[in-house]
Amino acid sequence: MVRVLLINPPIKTQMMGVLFENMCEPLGLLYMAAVLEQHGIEVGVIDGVGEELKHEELENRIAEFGPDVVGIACMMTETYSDSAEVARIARRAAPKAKIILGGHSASFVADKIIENLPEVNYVVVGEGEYTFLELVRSMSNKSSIRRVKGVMYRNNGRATFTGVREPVQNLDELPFPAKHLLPQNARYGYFLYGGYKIALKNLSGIIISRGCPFGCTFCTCTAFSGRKIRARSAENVVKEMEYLINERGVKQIFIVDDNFTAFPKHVMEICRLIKERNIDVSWFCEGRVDTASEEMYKAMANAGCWLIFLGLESGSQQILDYYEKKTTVEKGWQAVALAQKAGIDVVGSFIVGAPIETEEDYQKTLDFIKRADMDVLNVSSLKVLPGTELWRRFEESGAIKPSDWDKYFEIFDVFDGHSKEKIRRWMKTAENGFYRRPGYVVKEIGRLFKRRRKLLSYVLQNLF
Ligand code: B12
Ligand code: SF4
Repeated sequence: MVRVLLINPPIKTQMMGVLFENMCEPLGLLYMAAVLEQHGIEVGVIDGVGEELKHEELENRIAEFGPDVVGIACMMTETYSDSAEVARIARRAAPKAKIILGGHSASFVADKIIENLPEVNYVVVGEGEYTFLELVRSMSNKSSIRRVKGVMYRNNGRATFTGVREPVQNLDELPFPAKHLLPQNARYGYFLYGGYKIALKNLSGIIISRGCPFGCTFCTCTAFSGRKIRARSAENVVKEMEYLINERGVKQIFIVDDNFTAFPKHVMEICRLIKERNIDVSWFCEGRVDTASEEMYKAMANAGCWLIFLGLESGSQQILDYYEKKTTVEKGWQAVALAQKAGIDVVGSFIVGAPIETEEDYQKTLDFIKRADMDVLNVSSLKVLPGTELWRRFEESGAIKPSDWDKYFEIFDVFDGHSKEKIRRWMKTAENGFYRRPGYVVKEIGRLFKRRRKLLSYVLQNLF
């Protein structure tokens, strides 16, 4: 019988402008674990982030488990080196195990990983549930892995791909993520709110849909999950919420979808079912601005939504067009105002450093930030990641070399027009202007008291 161990690597990499740390469970790994369990395969999960593991402890845990197969998440290019380090640790702790990497970051550089990281046997490209299952089965019954679609492997020292696997079409057919496999001490719900690190107790993540049709130039989601949005049925979503609340004591849900608000009718159907079944839950989500409406936001607030992360990106239309956001500054304004009106707090997320961005464009972003009534601000610098259109353009221009496959770049690393100092100044000025504006703290405390006593009590219990 094959023993499989799935690992979310501890993150040692220092990152700038990160809003979250151990925010929620590693859903991708837990979906794969659930599918393995469903098929009678023995599986364990280690979450190096949620369990805040040190490398030495991780090595001992792997050795203790004695896996035949180790699956390692490699989700973010920014943390690629953390995944590579865990592959080396796993090789020491379980010398005979097959080591498999998968996730967003690994999928875009699968051939390079096979060529450069001898510890890794296979890389799963794209969604992992069925590819990983078939791979484990083929190892178990010693059949050829060449028939398993979606795998990069080593063939006479060369990276060879078994061919593209279509993403899972009917998400309702998947079991719920196997959260029961996480140890009791795994902790989630940490993020920065108004500059303070807070933790929301009993938080759990869920994903309702996959795929994104928009293809923004800095993002890998469309290339990874496809243009078509595949959504779970409202019934299936609400069933998972009931399971989390009744069986696992969950009180806060983070809907991690890229595009939860893409289909307002679907969102409203989920909200209707939450109300109809008297599900007592607070939740928050991410959303694009272009589908914002009073009706949808009110339905969301009524069903327990208290916070939305809006990808506003810039106050300049020129810059939105450069990112191919396919939306307008005006729609951003409206979305912030409509969410606030409905009683939903807003985290506005901005990116500075588009190559065409001038001081004038930046000023428009500052104006937006000063005038829009947001609760939390997150300003990041533009990063160039493998798998994005921006990466392709910089590679074409020669600024990025093939040997850079394991890196990501801050815009100033690959583009002379912006200095590091300027980008840092742009980020800092925007954040200082926002958080230090007169009345901000008083207004936010007033809002917390008025709208969210329940949330405030969580926050006070968990502040540290
Ligand atoms: C939730 C989320 C987070 C959570 C992390 C939760 C967690 N514990 O995993 C939080 C909020 C903390 C987070 C933070 C960041 N994130 Co994030 N995040 C996401 C998000 C929105 C959803 C991930 C998810 O759960 N998907 C649902 C599951 C079912 O899919 P999945 O994770 O992709 O897993 C499937 C496959 O990838 C694969 N797979 C995954 N792991 C493995 C492992 C093996 C062995 C195998 C075989 C297969 C496999 O199979 C799974 C099942 O199909 C994605 C976008 C997205 N749509 O995926 C961005 C995303 C992964 N994040 C991204 C980034 C950049 C970040 C940050 C670095 C941003 C920042 N600078 O602040 C930070 C990192 C902070 C930190 N300290 O780590 C990028 C990564 C891009 C890249 N190529 O590098 C993404 C793709 C978003 C984007 N728009 O570009 N993030
Ligand atoms: S930034 Fe959002 S809308 Fe744009 S491609 Fe990524 S997930 Fe889609």
